[in-house]
Amino acid sequence: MKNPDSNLLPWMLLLLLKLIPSFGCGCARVPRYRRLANMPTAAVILSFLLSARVASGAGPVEEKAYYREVVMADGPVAYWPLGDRTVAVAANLIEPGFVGTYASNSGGKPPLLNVERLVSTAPDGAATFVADQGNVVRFPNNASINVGGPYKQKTVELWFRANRLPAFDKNTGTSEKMLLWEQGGIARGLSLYLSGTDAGENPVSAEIYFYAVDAVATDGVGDGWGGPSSPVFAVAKVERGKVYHAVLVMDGDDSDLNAGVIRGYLNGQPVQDLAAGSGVGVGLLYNHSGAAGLGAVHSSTAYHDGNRDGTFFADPFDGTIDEVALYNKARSAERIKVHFDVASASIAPPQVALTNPSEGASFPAGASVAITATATRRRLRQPLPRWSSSLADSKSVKLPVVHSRSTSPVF
Ligand SMILES: [Ca+2]
Ligand SMILES: [Ca+2]
Repeated sequence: MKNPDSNLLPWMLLLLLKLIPSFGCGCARVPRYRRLANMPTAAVILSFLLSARVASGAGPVEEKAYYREVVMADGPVAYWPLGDRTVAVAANLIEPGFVGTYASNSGGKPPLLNVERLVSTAPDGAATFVADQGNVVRFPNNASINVGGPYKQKTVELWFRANRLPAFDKNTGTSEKMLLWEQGGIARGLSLYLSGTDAGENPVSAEIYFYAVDAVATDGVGDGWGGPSSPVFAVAKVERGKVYHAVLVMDGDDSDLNAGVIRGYLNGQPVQDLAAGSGVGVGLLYNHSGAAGLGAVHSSTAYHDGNRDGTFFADPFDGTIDEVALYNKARSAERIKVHFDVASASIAPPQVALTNPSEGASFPAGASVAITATATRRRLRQPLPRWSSSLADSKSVKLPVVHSRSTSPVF
């Protein structure tokens, strides 16, 4: 990860840009600097070079790594930021060899990459999936997520904004689906998907399901739960065009199925009342081959009201997905809230102060002047648990500047 402190340099350069005119006009932030012979020429050259440095270097200060920091701190087993710029693979920050493959149904264009991010404090873009093109990211079976079990706890976290929503078909009495994430097949796995509730061509609302199942009763202790006759899920309402932070938490119990639960979170808040019962009854999740898919079914998956078997582009999502992270722990409500809050936290720019030369100092033309500035990272404007204190640090950097009548400044 990029050291955020390295991002302070552009701010110092910008500070210097503001100070340089002072050499010539004797005003602004260092009012007692005096006009000196040939200094305006040097100042112009210096300003030009500083401008060039800022424009061609890091650019504006990139203080947008906070979301990624909090996700990484919670120990994901896979993290696909979807900031990829080519459709070769979806890069994984945790296990570099476990990548996704961007794909589309026959003849369709691939997902749109590097689109505007859904998480303002994440450092890269997102991917837009077009349902008519059968866009999907496919993942192979992997011990970290689905064939290294049994798993007692799981968390699936992602961001999405739907451009279209699935409908409810009044003729058949069935709910269309749009899939966000699935791993496993029809008997065992996790699924996070949209389900139609409104009839018509372009519904404005639908439901999101947080679903898990291990319906095979021959695996061992803690198996045989969920399934079509007694599905276990959390559910909430979502609207077209809105950005959501969706988190599925499976918190199983291998000794008492009634103590194990599925939890769903939208935008940092739990979506269901567990007392209502629909999320209760989770044991262990045994190995669930059948691969994983983001944005459409990969091979097969299970829903609360049925399943998709042997399909590869079924139930495609239509919209943008960003920052997909998987954990083999049940992340807490507190941490999920932190993830949501930090995603849109307002971050103040670093505070930069010139410490040398002192105010009022003057130099003859041709002199070498060592400039020292101290930059302090400011805290998030809205302090967050665990992270507010670690964001305050400072660093001193010397910026030697040499200028004279006949030579260009040297940095
Ligand atoms: Ca991203
Ligand atoms: Ca699957």
